[in-house]
Order: sequence, then structure tokens, then C-alpha cells
Amino acid sequence: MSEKITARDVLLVVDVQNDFCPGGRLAVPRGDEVVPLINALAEKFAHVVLTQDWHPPGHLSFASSHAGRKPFETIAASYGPQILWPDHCVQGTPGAQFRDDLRIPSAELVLRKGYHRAIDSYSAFYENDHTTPTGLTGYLRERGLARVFIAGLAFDFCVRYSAEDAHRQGFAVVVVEDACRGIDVDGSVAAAREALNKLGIPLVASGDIG
Ligand code: VGL
Ligand code: ZN
Repeated sequence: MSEKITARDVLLVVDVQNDFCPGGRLAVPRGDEVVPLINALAEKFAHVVLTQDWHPPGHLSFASSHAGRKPFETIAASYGPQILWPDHCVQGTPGAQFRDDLRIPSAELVLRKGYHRAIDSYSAFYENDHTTPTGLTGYLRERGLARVFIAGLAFDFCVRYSAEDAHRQGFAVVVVEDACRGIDVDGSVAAAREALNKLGIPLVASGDIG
């Protein structure tokens, strides 16, 4: 499939931050490999938005915030099941910075998420309670952007839930699969692919976009 980019398309670059790359605190295997692909992709788009996972110290999603709990266990949060993670993307730390080799000077918006201490936020549109909005829907609508291409980290969490929410909000959605990498907790990559397929969200290769 070939996708021709228009002025109403936006590239949403999800969480390409040091902590999600090898050497980081929640390293996504081969997460760094998406950077050159995304740099090249971004040059083809008239509009690019970056997201930045941005947690306060002691965030509810950190295993270290729960006595006796370990990373990758699941707890019952007030809004439903929540996977616990190693401390990551703490506000103002080097791990929360974008990768140095991510070069997208044209990016129009950096959307930070996950800053409420007691709610995690995988999706760029809604926090994990599925009711607290980040403001991105309004931003895209007001700017007349109708189709969202999504790439970045991690495929099975922030990319997946951003894609699902964008679809639910009425945007056309395309996931650029080769420009994503997954964490894969208990089959979460396969589950993500299945969920996106079920919604009819196409997974394309960056080479097919232009
Ligand atoms: C993410 C887990 C925790 C992501 C963020 O960017 O996919 N995953 N925080
Ligand atoms: Zn996070």
C-alpha cells in the first residue's frame, strides 16, 4: 500500500526518549533503530507532533512507588489494571530527554503526558483512566489535521493506545510499523497488532509513504 501525504496529515512521533532506548531505564529492544527512520519520515510531513513521557518522581506507574512490587507486575489502580514499570522518564532527567540523534527541527508541538502522579498515560489523547484528555484532539481538530501517522516507542503501549484513541476520536490513523519497536510484556506486541487490525487501522512501512 502506498500513502500519499497531504497538508491535512500529521506525523505523531511517540516517546523517542533516552529511557526507552538501549542503555535507558525502560529500554525497548532495538528502540534506537527507529530514530533514522523517523528523521527521514519527518522530512516528508508538513506537520509533526512529538510526545514526551514526563513523569513526576514517585509516579503511580513506578514499581518503586509500591512496597514489595516489582517491575512488570500488574496492580489494580483506581481506573483499572496498571502494569508497573521501572522508574523512567522522570521530569527533567537525562532519561526523559529526546534522543540526541532525533532531529526534527520542524516539529510544531511537544506534547507531554504522564505528569499526573496518580494516573499513567500511554495514549497521547487520553490518560489511562480513559477520561482525562491531554488536549491533543482539540489541537489537531483546530488545526484541521485529519489523518494521524504514528511511529515511535513503544509499539505495544503508547503507539497502540494512541492509535486506538485517535481512531475513536474520528481521525484516520496509519501506524508506521517499521518505525516502531515493542517492549513485549506477556504477548503485548501480538495483542497490539490484533487490536489495530480489528479496528481496521493499517500498518504500513515507512518506504511506502511519500
Ligand atoms: C511507555 C510504558 C510506560 C511507552 C511509557 O512510551 O510506550 N510504556 N510509559
Ligand atoms: Zn511512562
